[in-house]
Amino acid sequence: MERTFIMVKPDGVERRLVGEIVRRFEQKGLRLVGMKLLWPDRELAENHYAVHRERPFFQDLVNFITGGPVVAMVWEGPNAVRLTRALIGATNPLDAAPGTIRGDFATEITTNLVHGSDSVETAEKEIALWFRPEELLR
Ligand code: IDP
Repeated sequence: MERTFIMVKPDGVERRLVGEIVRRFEQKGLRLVGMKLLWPDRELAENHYAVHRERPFFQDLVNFITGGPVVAMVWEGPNAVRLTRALIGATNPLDAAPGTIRGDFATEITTNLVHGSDSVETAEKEIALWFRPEELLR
């Protein structure tokens, strides 16, 4: 059993796509074990995207993610990391297959609606960054 960190980014909340995105993970058969609506501050956003600190788009990315409320979630299931990445689709919506969240609803690489951890190790770090242990189901 695996856990992964998923976030509906500010564009997804703004566009009222939270329900649609949650529905897709539920329908797949994953189990929601934690969920909250919050407005991330710069420190949290910079920590979350720390691996991208040297990239040219880092400031734009942090500005975007702190620009409105997000829905932070933890989903659990067999191979949850890879399964949720498959449902989310490629980073650039141009490459995201129809049927994926980004393929169906996004057009641009920054406003690509949803984040999903890219490995089990990253998932553990991101879950610990966004949630206290008592906020998650056992
Ligand atoms: P992922 O979200 O599909 O895992 P990452 O490579 O981890 O993709 O990048 C994190 C986020 O940074 C992406 O979701 C996207 O919003 C943004 N991003 C990635 N590459 C670019 C880029 O080349 N230009 C602008 N934004 C980018």
